[in-house]
This record gives sequence, structure tokens and C-alpha cells, in this order.
Amino acid sequence: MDNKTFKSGFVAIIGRPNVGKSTFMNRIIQEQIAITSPKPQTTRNKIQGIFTDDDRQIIFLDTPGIHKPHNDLDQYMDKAAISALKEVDAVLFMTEAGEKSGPGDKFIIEELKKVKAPVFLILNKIDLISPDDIAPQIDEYKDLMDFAEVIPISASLGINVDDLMNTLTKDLPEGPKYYDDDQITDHPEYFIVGELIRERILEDTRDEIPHSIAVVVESMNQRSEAGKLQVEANIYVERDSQKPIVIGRGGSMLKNIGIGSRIKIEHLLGEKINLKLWVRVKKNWRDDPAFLASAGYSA
Ligand code: GDP
Ligand code: K
Ligand code: MG
Repeated sequence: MDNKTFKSGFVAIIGRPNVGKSTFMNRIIQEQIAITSPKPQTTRNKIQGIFTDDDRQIIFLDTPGIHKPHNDLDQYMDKAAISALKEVDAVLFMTEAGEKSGPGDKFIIEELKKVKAPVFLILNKIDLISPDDIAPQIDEYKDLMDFAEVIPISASLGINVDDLMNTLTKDLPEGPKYYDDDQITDHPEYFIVGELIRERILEDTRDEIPHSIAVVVESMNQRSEAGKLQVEANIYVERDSQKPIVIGRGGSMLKNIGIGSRIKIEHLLGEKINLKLWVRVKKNWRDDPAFLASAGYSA
């Protein structure tokens, strides 16, 4: 600290679904602000995580994956990811160690070539492969694009994550502390709380349900009689037939969703809550721009 200059900047994390972007950010921020799950397309919005220590502040944008759009939601997700790249001081392009670059990566790399900021190639999940397999993969990616650095890590085990942070810091400009030390995100709490509920639903359901779910937190401010924060949210499904699945026999599924997400929300907010959930049918919500906006899925 002493006479060292303070550095700060904005860093986008980009990569195909499931490479570990949210896991990485959660490790850095040490709080669950971006939801993670083994299912693709878990992240539907830019979520900022803010890392602050004595000599730097790094603001991360956890971008949704870029992929060929099939509907309005996809298109929104692509736009959010690509626009994030234009405003940042560095980009972390994350891929999975041991995996060949697919058409999805090549699509992203074409976008990254237009970016002025330094682009770091991050090979995540090195805990899953043998070190011998990393070198050929690095060569393959280096043929596709000129990266500022190539850094293998394991986000879930924390391997090389400090090195990555230090390398990244070298490329950041001198700058102010944009946010207070204890602020970990500037995202509206409503949205994050909705994401935590949605994460729990993804864990508990399968088949077509995960992609058909949207969660909208309606209110979080009235106090209940017990003095707890009252959180009310609607869970939207696309078809009538999906409603009983999410509610479960005798309400058992909904009850589990409520219990599981309540614990995470209480941890995030640091206080006890009363959680009320309703399941509603909203046909074709993914192609309804007004609904997407109300659900927080628009810029
Ligand atoms: P995202 O879609 O890129 O945000 O990926 P997530 O962070 O949601 O991670 C997708 C899956 O990969 C989850 O099941 C994670 O637990 C897992 N994962 C993430 N990082 C690692 C890692 O370093 N090693 C291993 N073995 N698994 C990881
Ligand atoms: K995911
Ligand atoms: Mg994610």
C-alpha cells in the first residue's frame, strides 16, 4: 500500500455456457452473487461483482454466454454480452481445459478480435485434466488469436486464481475506488434474489422445466409480524402442464424450493426473511419483450 498507486478497472468474463464463469466470480467475491449450476444458460444478465483490497478495485461483469440466437431472450443475452466488451479495461475469455475450441468459441473469438482491451485466455477446470494435455490446447488457441496472457486455473479449487488476479492488475489503469469497500455488487437486490430462487428450481427440476422458468420478485420491503423481511415472488412457467410439476405433490416441490432458496437469500441479505412463492403460467414469455423487461432481462 504505502506509496503504491491504486488501480481500478472493469473486467468482462466471457465464454461458452458452463465453463465456470460464475464459479470463478463467486470465488473472487467470496459471496454468492452469480448463480451456478451444471445446466447451460444459468446466467441471464450482467451481474457485477466488485473485488476490493488495499491497492486495487476490480469490477467484474459476468456476461451471459454468446450463442446463435433462437428467440428474444437469446438475442438479449447476446447483446448484453457483446456490449459488455466495449466498456471494459480487460476481458477474461474462459474456456474449459482439455476441450477443443468449438464453433461457439470461434464465434466469440471473432467478437474478441474487435476489442481494444487486453484479452486473457483462461483455461478453467485444470483439476479435471493431466498437465500434459494443456500445452497442445494453448497452441491451438494461440493460432486463433493473439492473447495478452494464457492462464490455466481451477475456479472451484482456487488454483492459480491469485496469480490471475495479480497478472490482471498489472494491466489495469491507475484509478479511483468506484464503490465502497463492502459493496460486492451494484445489481438490484430484487434481481439477485430472483436468481437465487431460480437456481434452486434448476437444482430440483429437469427436462423442459429449467428453460421455461422465470422468477420475478414482486416485493421485498414490508415487514411481517415476526419482524422479518417479507419477500414475495412469482415463478412463471410457460405451459399449464408445467405448473403442477413445479408445485409438486401436495405442494412438496414448491415447499423445497422455498426452504432451499430462503437460506441462500438470508445469507445474501444478512437477515431473516419470510418467503412467499406463487407459480403462474405465462405463455411464450420468452418472446414477450414487455415481460422480459419486467423480469429484469433487458438493458
Ligand atoms: P458458467 O455457465 O460459465 O457460469 O459456469 P458455472 O460457474 O455455472 O459452472 C458450470 C459447472 O462447472 C458447475 O457445475 C461448476 O461447479 C463446474 N465448475 C466450475 N469451475 C470448475 C473447476 O475449476 N473445476 C471443476 N471440476 N468444475 C468446475
Ligand atoms: K451454468
Ligand atoms: Mg454463469
